[in-house]
Amino acid sequence: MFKKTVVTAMAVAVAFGATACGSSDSGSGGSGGGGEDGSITMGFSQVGAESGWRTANTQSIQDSAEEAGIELQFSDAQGEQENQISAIRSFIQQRVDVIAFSPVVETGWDSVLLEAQRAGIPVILTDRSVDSEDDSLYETFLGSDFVEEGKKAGEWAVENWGSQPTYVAELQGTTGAAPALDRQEGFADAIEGTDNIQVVASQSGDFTRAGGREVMEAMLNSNPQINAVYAHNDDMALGAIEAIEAAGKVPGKDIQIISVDAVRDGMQALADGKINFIVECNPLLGGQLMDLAEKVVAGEDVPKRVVTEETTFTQEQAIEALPNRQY
Ligand code: GZL
Repeated sequence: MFKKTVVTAMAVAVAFGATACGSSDSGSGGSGGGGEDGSITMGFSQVGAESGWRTANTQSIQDSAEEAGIELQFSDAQGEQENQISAIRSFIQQRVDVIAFSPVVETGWDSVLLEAQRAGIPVILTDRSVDSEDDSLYETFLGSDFVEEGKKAGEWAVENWGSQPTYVAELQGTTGAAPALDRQEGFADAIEGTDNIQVVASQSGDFTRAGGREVMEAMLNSNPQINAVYAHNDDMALGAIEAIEAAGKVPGKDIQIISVDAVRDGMQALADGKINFIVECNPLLGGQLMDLAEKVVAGEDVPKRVVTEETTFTQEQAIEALPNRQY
């Protein structure tokens, strides 16, 4: 399956290459590049389609590219770093004007980013970042502060769980992914020193609903004292709800839940009282990404780091916010 996926991803990227408009022969990306007619071609490598957040993020990128008149060559890596690396190499071969991607994991990018740099093609990181010594390998990183998101979750836990013995099951995101590492760090820092709160189990559910359900089932079987869940995203929290209900317990009451993202299904569960608190992680990055791409291709300076605006929601706030949610 893996080999087939890699070929598929490359085929998709190469197929797009055949139809890419004007700019493929420019080759001067990053310093007033772009097609002779001013057109811009962006190669975008997306993590996959693992969650409601990712679906909303993909939609935002595709809609914003269309609005901006930017030719988008979009590749879905199906959660595999190798597929992202292959897609980036394919974008380089096609001489796109700019490459953007959300790195599925933090490490292992320097070599392919060096190839893009040597080809004179600027790279924009969006959503997730890379753990690299050399920040000249990308122009800017647009996305949330995941440590801050974990901290917000931990602060709510201290305020609401700190006065009674609380045994937390932590559902981690994809192993090695920036949001998983940072949300775990932020939460741990915030609860440090609150003796009543202990993380008694912590395992990856890979940001998926099925993963959240499977891990929660196993945790409940081996840790019957669990009375709280910290899920790194709504999809895993929704899977955990299914496992908690199957175990004959009431989510939001017998076992309280904190989650991250604030996608529609998560907000509905929050409004219904099955989740207790959600930290928002905004997926609507498309507009900012296209603005940054236009500036980068024109050779203009851009900030090295652009942090997205986001908030938090209680059950009451979810009931109010739901009718106007875009995703
Ligand atoms: C966060 C993003 C994470 C979401 C998950 O910016 O990378 O990946 O929190 C998604 O829902 O799968």
